[in-house]
Amino acid sequence: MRALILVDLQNDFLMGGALAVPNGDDVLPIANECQRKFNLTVATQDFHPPNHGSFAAMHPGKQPGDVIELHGLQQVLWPVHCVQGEPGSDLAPKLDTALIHKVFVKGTDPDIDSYSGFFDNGRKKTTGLTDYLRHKGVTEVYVMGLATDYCVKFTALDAVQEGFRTFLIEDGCRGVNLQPGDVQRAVEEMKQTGVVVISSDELPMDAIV
Ligand code: VGL
Ligand code: ZN
Repeated sequence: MRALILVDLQNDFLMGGALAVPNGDDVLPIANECQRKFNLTVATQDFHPPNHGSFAAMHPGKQPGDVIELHGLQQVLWPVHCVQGEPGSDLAPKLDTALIHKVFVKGTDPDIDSYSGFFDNGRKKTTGLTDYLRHKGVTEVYVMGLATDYCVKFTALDAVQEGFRTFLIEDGCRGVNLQPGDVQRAVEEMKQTGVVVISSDELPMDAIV
């Protein structure tokens, strides 16, 4: 059984959003197309309380892009984004949500960030995604979304570690590139960990809609 994992296709990561990923909107039609080739699609949703520790605004004198230590973990600081209950945290209106079986929220604890759709950054708490996928008999996951160098990367790396055969749909991702080359290095790291990098037009057509 295969599953598609759509990572953080939310307003704040799209054009005009608080943490807009360059060309992020380009992946929405790809996400809609890919979903038709899977019998199981799940989505992740970055879903922060207004006082989340990853927000630069919570740390006087700090700017987005600065790196601090947050409760013992290195933390890149971001603009306020994906605040619970605000439109920026909503899934993109252009995303077909009718075929999404379940949405897994992350980043809800103000004290710790959660890039991965599986665990928080300290790997202390799970989102329930592994159990959900195993229960559905999933052995292979295909990951795409935003942003390549953060939430997509950590979701794919955790998927490998959780024992799923893991594919990255590369054209279905866009990255932040806080430092030039971050996206390329992220893809390299995923490959080296065992993620198979494919393009959406290579997706097997065996799923049924
Ligand atoms: C993300 C930075 C902060 C992401 C989420 O979805 O990649 N990046 N929060
Ligand atoms: Zn976030």
